[in-house]
Amino acid sequence: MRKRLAYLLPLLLLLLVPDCLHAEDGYRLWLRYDKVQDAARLQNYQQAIKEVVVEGSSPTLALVQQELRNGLSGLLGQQVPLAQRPTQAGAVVAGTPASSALIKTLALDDRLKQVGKEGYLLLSTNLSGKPATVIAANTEVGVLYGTFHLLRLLQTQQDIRSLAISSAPRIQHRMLNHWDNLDRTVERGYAGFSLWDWHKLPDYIDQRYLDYARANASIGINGTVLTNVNANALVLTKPYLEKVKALADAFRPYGLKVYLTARFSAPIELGGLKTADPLDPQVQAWWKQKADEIYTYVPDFGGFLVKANSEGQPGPQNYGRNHADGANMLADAVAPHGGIVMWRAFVYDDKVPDDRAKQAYNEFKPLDGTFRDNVLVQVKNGAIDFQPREPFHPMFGAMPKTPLMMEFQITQEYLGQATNLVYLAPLYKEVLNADTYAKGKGSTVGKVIDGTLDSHTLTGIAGVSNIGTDRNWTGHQFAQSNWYTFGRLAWDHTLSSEKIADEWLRMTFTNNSAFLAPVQTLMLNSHENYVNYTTPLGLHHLMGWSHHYGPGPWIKDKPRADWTAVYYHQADEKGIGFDRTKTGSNAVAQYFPPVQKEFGSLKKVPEKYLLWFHHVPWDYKTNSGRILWDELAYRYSGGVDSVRQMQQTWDKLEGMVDAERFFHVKTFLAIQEKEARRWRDSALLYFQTFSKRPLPQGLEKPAHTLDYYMQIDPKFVPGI
Ligand code: BDP
Repeated sequence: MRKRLAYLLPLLLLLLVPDCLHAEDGYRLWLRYDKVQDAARLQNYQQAIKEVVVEGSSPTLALVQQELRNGLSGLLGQQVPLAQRPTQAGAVVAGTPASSALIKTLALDDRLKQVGKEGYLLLSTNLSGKPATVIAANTEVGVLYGTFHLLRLLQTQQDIRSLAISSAPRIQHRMLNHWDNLDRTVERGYAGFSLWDWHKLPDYIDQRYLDYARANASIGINGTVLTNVNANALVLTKPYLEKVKALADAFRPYGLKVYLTARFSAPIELGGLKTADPLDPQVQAWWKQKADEIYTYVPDFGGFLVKANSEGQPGPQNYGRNHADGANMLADAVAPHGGIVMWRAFVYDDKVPDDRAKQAYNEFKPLDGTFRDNVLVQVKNGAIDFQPREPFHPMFGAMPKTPLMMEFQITQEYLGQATNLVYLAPLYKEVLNADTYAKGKGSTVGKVIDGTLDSHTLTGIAGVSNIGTDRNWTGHQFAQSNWYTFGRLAWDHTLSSEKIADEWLRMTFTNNSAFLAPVQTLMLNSHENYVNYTTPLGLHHLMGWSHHYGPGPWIKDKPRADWTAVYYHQADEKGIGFDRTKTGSNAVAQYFPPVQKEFGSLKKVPEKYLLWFHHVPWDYKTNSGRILWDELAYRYSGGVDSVRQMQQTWDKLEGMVDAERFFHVKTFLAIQEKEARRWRDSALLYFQTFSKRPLPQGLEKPAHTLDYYMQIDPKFVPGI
């Protein structure tokens, strides 16, 4: 007995420590459910919520019940009991008309029709004459999404007394893409190893799989591609399919479907065929049989994601066929089971002597209208490759007969990887709000991908995951916000960056406005800051060789020109920038005329894209009135200053959040400042060899020589 007490003592002590001093490692993400601090709000909530009623039983309804009970009990600081039916004013009643007789009595059919398969209603109403809060949906997963919404309202201290909310996702397939290898390394992953412990699967179901699925459900993510786009055919073999099944079974109650990447040459590697030609009947039969087999393990398998004829991956072009031939063959194999194919448009070929930015459009646009109904073409946000800033991809709007799916990168391959605080909502929003002019003004990228512009019902959006085995999931505490943001925008791309940051901060840290206001500003500026100290004014692809960490504007003479930096910045004694106008590669011609006119004109191009589209003389007058060289120097220097500003802001907040996460972020900001200086000094010293101009007066001088920076060669950078 005494022994047992001794065990309990530290636990009891922990309960007595004030909340903000608890060790907090970030594992709980935005789902912390600590007691509401504002006394008036707390009292309101305690009055409005007395018990939880979830009729019916199923794995998903059990999750709803558990989430409501745990979440509400935590937030209200008192046990919220379960009840069979409302026993008093203040029941939270959750269910579908099919699962719950109570919900059925509310006769919500008309309103439920509006929210579709995954949407939900949150209503303050009366049940059996007693005030109640209702979460109603057509499906159980819809109820789960509504549950997280209600909890979010409390977490962010909103009024819940007269709720009349209806919410439905604007995009159908909201997917994470894991670039996870079967050996558990993660390509471009900076948060440890892959969550999928293939070796112990299918027998051992790590609690983390469930926590992962729950976090995704809380933001409406409904699909996960488990494996790297640079695919290994092994995952399609029986032993691995058994493991995939175990994961799919674990994820199913959370509404999370499993997808796999398909290696195009699998019929040769696994099937012993001589070819993987998509028009070969034997190859088609092999894929059909493989798809049938997969569905015996995972009856609701989502389908395939494919990287083909890109960066050395096999594909239909190896056999003289085109992308549609390849995609359609796989689409036919999964169609009988309701599966889809996501065929990536990230293709470029070093044998094609054309601007890399033009190649995807050139290859895909002629194929518009030739894809099967269950194919989505997955297009990166920009035409090069997830650079810190890119103008939107010209394919958006250009293929009206084909559903195009957005591919964003959540993992910060080119954005400081795990150590830089960069909030990505402004980057995503810049792309989603961009106007393609495909059908006149207002034809935004958002409307292309949500299907409204061209009346597509099959729609999708993917984010390349930043999740790994690190305790805080994403490496940097603030990188959690990018996972969160992706999910929230996938559900509703009209949400603002401000709103998402505010929600995330309140849930992840605190509702204290003295913390919220400065940190929200810090987050909102962080992307522009990063662009400034790495690739200002439309520069791109200046990063370190292969691992892509840190600066490498001097990278040249590599196996492919379009893998170097000099290919993109084109700096010479006259100026800098890639001429993509008529006098250069004419990539601007791929945009619709109003966009072409804007980007193609040196006068009209937004300055943030200046050097993306134009080769500009060093003494060109920029908007600030400074010549280009000076402006570049100011931008790089300003970027460093802004990181120092971030540090100062953060330092003042000590004590407002738990010490563990406070110091974690503080230390990472110090790394960021150091890296920002290295970027600034490297880039300016290097470009100065062309501009041959002095740094403007008053700017901080580089600490070392160009040679010094060029020698820096970090080894074993993660994520390669
Ligand atoms: C690049 C990455 C590479 C990926 C490739 C892709 O550096 O690791 O395989 O994109 O998206 O950004 O296929």
